Amino acid sequence: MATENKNPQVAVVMGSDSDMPVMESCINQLRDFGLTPTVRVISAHRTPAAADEFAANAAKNGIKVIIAAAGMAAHLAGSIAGRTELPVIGVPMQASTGPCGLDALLSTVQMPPGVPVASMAIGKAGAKNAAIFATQILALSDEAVAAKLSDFRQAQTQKVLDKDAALQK
Ligand code: RP5
Repeated sequence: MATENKNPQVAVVMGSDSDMPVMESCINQLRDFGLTPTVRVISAHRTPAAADEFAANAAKNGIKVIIAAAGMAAHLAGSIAGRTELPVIGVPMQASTGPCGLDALLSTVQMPPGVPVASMAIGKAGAKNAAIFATQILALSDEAVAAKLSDFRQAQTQKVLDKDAALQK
């Protein structure tokens, strides 16, 4: 699946459309920041040529950060990171079979020295944090994105303060 996007700065790729229900929280979070990610289903194992083509051309297509989600033997983020100098953020998925996503976490995080992947937590928390982390990278060179990020952080803090205040009444 690919979405139309004239100015993609973030690409969200996932190993299977079965990862989409979790990765929707990543895509929605990016959209909340005003970003319109390119979204692709690409598998390191089932569509290796597409994975290679995507990674090799991402920078010249204007992508600045890649978020890659996969479950089981989660090689997608690592294989992309080996083919591009762009920052790659990995999100381990809990597949319908397998040990609670721990297999994917280790496959994502245990990169050999020299080819890093910024691995997030397993599942929805990691998906959301991947979007925020990608936005933090873009915010370094984009004041409008930085302002949205600041608003988000302040609103998040305020929400907790309000809940605490309500408990004190
Ligand atoms: C991985 O294998 C995918 O990222 C998915 O999490 C897992 C299972 O894929 P499906 O069999 O659901 O397509 O490649």
